[in-house]
Amino acid sequence: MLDIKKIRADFPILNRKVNGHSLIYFDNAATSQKPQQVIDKIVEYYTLYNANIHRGVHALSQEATDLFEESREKVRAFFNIAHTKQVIFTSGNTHSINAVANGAHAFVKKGDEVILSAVEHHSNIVPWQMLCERVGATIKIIPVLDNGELDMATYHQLLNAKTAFVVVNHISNALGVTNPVKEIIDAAHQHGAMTLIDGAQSCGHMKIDVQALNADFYTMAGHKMCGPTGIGILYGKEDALNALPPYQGGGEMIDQVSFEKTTYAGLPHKFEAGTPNIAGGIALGAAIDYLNEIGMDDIAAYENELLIYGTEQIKTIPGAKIYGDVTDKAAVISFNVASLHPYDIGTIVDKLGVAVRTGHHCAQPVMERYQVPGTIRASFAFYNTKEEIDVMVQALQRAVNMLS
Ligand code: C6P
Repeated sequence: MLDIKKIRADFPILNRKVNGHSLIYFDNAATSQKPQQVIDKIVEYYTLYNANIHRGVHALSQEATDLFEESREKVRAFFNIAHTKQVIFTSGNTHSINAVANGAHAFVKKGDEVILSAVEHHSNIVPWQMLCERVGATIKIIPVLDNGELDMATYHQLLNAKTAFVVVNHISNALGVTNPVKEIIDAAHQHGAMTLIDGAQSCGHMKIDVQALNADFYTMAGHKMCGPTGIGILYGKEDALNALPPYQGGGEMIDQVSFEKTTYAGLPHKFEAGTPNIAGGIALGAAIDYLNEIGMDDIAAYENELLIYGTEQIKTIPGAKIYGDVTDKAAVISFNVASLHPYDIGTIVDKLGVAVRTGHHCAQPVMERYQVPGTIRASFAFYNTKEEIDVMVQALQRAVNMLS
């Protein structure tokens, strides 16, 4: 059982008013809010030990380096990663995917096939299109069924000797549906293919054990798990990371540089060219401490309660249609009401203090699949309440009445 009142007191932004109403923040799939503990950590870094890391012998640099590396260890433990050298700090989930796709010519050759799902975010489509164009490979798509689940029968038929990489998200940001990633990974491996799982929507909402999942690469976004923006994680199996060439060159990713030849540093530094987001990395450690203190199992159970309640309540609105109305999903509800435009509804509920996302959610192929211009998306986090859902539903009903 979560002490929601106590948890909400940690998030200063939840006290603010928007358009004269108490803020109801239901855009957690876009970015989570930050507890005071994370905000304080950023201020502490710049106030007390701002220095570049891995470079200086002076005290500040060593303090900052120690804290940054402590965060790497926290990430390792949080996702049950075997070794800290498999934790690559990036600028975000998009960067993590691009870091793999840009070097994936090591795994994908001319004539090969890369399988993506129909519910991918643009950041897990475009880098693979660029790769396939570069090497002369072809993209194949796992279709999505009417209920938002992937068409697994077709997936198994798509796999063949030419399949070099399989790339899917753990949870769809546009529908909230949890994909059967373990089955997808195991089947890909049986065909000798590499796998990347986009964990942007799963990190911070469920316990993730990368070793149990057995994906070759897994990507996460710090800002979706109560950490700051500008920091992400790329996990990889050690062999996979060793085989992947770095796509950014620069300081700190090298072993020796001469004009004749450069050799690269070992993991994780090979993929961390330049000065990283030091404050972001350290604050992500504080976010992980915070989530651990509450407990990921309790967070997942409570968010599922919000999902069930929110789904029931949204269905009371005449004409409401939910996309991805299945049980195995995150607390993300994507819906429309009759033929009303999602943007119009989103604008009106914003005037009533309710923040939802409207539009294609950077997943245009999903919208095309369901033949809609976009959806309204309400996405909950563990600091939200059923009372807030009630207020949202009243606001939605008001918007529908005004527009009908
Ligand atoms: N989805 C959303 O509102 P970045 O922007 O790099 O942190 O993450 C990109 C990304 C990749 N994959 C999935 C499944 C995602 O949901 C996102 C980000 C946000 O749905 C912002 S577009």
